[in-house]
Amino acid sequence: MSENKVKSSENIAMLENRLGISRRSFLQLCAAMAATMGLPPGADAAIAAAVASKKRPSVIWLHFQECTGCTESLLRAEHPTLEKLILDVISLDYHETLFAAAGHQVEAARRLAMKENKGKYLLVVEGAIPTKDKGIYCKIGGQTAIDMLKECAADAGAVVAIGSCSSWGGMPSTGPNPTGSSSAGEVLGKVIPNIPGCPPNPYNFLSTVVHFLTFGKLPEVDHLGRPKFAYSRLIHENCERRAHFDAGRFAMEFGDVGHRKGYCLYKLGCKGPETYANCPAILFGDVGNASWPVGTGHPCIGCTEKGIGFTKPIHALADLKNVTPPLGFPRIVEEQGSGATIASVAVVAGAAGAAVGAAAAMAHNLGKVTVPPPENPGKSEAKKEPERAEP
Ligand code: FSX
Ligand code: SF4
Ligand code: F3S
Repeated sequence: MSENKVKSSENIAMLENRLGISRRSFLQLCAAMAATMGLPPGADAAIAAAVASKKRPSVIWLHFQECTGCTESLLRAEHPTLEKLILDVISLDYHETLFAAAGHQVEAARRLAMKENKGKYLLVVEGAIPTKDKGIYCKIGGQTAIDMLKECAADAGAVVAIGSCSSWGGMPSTGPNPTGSSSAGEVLGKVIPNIPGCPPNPYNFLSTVVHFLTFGKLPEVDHLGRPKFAYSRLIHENCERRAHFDAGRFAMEFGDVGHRKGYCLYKLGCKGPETYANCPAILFGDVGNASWPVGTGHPCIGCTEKGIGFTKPIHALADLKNVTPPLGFPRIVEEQGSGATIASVAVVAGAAGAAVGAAAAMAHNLGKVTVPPPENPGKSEAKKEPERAEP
């Protein structure tokens, strides 16, 4: 075993004691983070070595206009190691919610941490920044949010916006936006890494920080500053209800037969088809299967997506972004599970802007999805659902 591997192994043993978690759980978590970020084989070992080495980057965490849900979701994660790991991986030198100190004392701690870690600290911004009337609607320690953000960003090694509020304005920026809420990137005048979501998934934040710690840089981002590993796919692409969408089986009302059977929530306003995030893939809260909005029976409201979440009405239909064949679907009045007429599918596919070939592909798919309901084998689902209404 090389010297480095021995050192890393010793560090992991120390980390086991520090966090009270098994070596196996820790290595599993590192492997999960590597997989979440789509890193190549071997990256999990590099992550484990970096996290266990205890080179903790100083983190200054700012709070502006928000509900503190980002911090809450991070620290209330069910996974026993997550909170401990975050607080172990970073040196949290300023955080208004978690600090016991207050007033001048805590502002002095922030300035000291910034001075001692000049050019190296990670600045995390939670919450939107009110820009109207010279920013007077949010002041901390006598400073406006605008001034505080600019001061802290000036000497930071990297700046990350956590949550939709700091990423694109989020809930506080909803019309008529009386305080002129803006994103951290807008105030700083540049694209910065954003981890949107209201709240964002704690694993996406942890993975981003661990990437910074392991490789000395933040992960690759898209044109909106979102890490590609987490925001490059539409929710609709990985949704467990997608087969129902493709087959034209929709819940029409909360609590109806379709809703109870787990059918697609598109007709209830699900914004999965126009929202980029990895929610269906990594879930929330570590409480098992289906622990994400759509999994629990609520349509996605598009909380990660500017112009969708808190902007588009909850029950408005999502725009279908893909024009690939599965996006053609039969009218809801067709008999479910017994196939759709080519014409009916073609009409809807045409309206959705899908290719003409969608009709044939959809009809083909429908032939594969007829499953007799277990409680009443032998009967078609269509006969059991007279309450389905014309859309
Ligand atoms: Fe709240 Fe964070 Fe939403 Fe905003 O999350 S969960 S309002 S994104 O800044 O605290
Ligand atoms: Fe899932 Fe929503 Fe797409 Fe339906 S519309 S498949 S519920 S993401
Ligand atoms: Fe938000 Fe939709 Fe995911 S509401 S948490 S982007 S499923």
